[in-house]
Amino acid sequence: MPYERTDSSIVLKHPNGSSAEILFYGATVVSWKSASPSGGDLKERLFVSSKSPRDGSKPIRGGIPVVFPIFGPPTKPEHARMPQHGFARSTVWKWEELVMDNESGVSVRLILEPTAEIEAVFPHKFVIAYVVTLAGHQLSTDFHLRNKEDKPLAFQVLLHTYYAVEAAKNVRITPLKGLTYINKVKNAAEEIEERDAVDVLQFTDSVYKSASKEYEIDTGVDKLSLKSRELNDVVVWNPGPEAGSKIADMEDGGWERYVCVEPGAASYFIEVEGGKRWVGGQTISIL
Ligand code: TA6
Repeated sequence: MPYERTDSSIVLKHPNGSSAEILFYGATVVSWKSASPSGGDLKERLFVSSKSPRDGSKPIRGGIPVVFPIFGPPTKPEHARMPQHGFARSTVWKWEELVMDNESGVSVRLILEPTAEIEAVFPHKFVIAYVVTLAGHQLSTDFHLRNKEDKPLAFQVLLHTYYAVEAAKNVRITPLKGLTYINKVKNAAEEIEERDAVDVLQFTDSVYKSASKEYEIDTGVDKLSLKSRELNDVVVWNPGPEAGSKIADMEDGGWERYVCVEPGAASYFIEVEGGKRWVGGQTISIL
């Protein structure tokens, strides 16, 4: 059986022993266990803070939170009543039976349609299918939105992935050199990345614009490839000790054990014509 259902989640299982757990709450992937293709033991690839509440009181502090329909705090009047990063990560999604189960992997689809709470802050008609696919040494998360109105729908979306690492100080992310980025640690100043490899030795909160959609994350122990689809930006975030210790649901020293690398539409809004669809996502592979 390629999956198990618990009261709060779906656990996908691969014949090679890999697994992924997706909560109905926020459609948040909270675990991805996989060995590397060269062998070795199964290893948890995502970080989730042990202080993250699981009672639905707050978005999960870790895993892959789904950021939609805004990134960051509201910037438009029509979004003023929405929480930071929107409502998708703190809404319970419905799930459908497996959509794929073959030698290439196993997928599950979760569905989000407007609830009364959502309509109160975002009065639009849409349906989202979020498809999580577990393959041999690979995890994909794809976001399919259909605009059910006859007028355009504007939104942001970002996959806020917390990679578990042995030591954040050893992480290097490439290729970001030459890109313009919004440096949120320096009052959102726009800067040009001059480093061949980006580290998070300092408090880092950078929104790289018009990025390559193909990245390598070297954790110092493993190398992972991240490929994104239709998501032009990528955010690199690690709060470090000063800011990290102020995050209420961050476990002690948690910032030393993760780096966030987040493909998304963070510096711009996507606009989907009435009745049309938009699909974007990411594929993470262990190299
Ligand atoms: O993606 C980076 C970021 O926007 C940071 O500015 C920081 O706020 C982080 O998201 C976490 O946001 P959260 O609302 O989950 O505390």
